[in-house]
Amino acid sequence: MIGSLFVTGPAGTGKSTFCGTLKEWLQEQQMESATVNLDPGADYVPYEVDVDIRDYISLSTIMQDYSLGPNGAQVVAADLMVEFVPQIKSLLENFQDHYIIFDTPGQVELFTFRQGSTHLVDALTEGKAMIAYLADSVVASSPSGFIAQKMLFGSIFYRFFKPTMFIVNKSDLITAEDNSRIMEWEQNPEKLSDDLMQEKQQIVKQYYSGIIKAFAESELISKIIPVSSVDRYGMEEVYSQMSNFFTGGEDTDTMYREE
Ligand SMILES: Nc1nc2c(ncn2[C@@H]2O[C@H](COP(=O)(O)OP(=O)(O)OP(=O)(O)O)[C@@H](O)[C@H]2O)c(=O)[nH]1
Ligand SMILES: [Mg+2]
Repeated sequence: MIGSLFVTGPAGTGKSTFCGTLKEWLQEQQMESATVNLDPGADYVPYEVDVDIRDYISLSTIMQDYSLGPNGAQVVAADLMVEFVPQIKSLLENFQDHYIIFDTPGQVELFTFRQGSTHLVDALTEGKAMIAYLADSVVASSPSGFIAQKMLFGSIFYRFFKPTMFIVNKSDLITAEDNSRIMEWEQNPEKLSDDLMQEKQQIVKQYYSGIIKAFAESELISKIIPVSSVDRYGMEEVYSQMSNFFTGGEDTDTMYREE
């Protein structure tokens, strides 16, 4: 593999559609990629799946075997995934000169906050991994919605400590002005703070100003990548980030860890 991209984000933000669109876009540029579905609960996946966790894990079987409802079964399924790393790795050996795109479960916490998730990423990728965090453009177009999504982005970044793209998907659903404002908020905390005061009353200011300051002080400032997985907008920028990282000689471990 050239490198692996794990696509995560809140339910319904377009993760699976994004995986399919990126795969098609790469194909058109004569680049090879393979898709891995890591969502055992997916009824329908909108792309051709090359490696599928559903071949190993069945939610309905887990529900029966463990007497669980659908949410409990999802948690067990997320924990069980680690057991199938050898099988998945062996299938991925067929995709040597490929980018590997991992689609993750709809409930972001199943991929991000289970005990085995960091091990899963490391074991499947040998250090060449990036994360694509997908936020919803409609939610991100209000200052408070933007801050909430940014906190989740930060939480995912600190959990994996891998290069993490902040992608605002469904940008076709908001105006060009809203798209520009979102990009400006990321770079300019004062503008974000001013716009927030227009949205929220002064009384809540203290709750937000500390958070905005923390984003700046922790240097958790990234470049927002607006994308439309339906209009195929933004794929070039996503690829450019992947290519810089995967073929630019940097390794995730040497990038963020000292040992
Ligand atoms: N307008 C618009 N709709 C989109 C875009 N990307 C995805 N969608 C739609 O959003 C809905 C959810 O898309 P999915 O790709 O299933 O989202 P997901 O994040 O994989 O969903 P879960 O895995 O169930 O959490 C579908 O109706 C998609 O067609 C986009 O860029 N623009
Ligand atoms: Mg999905």
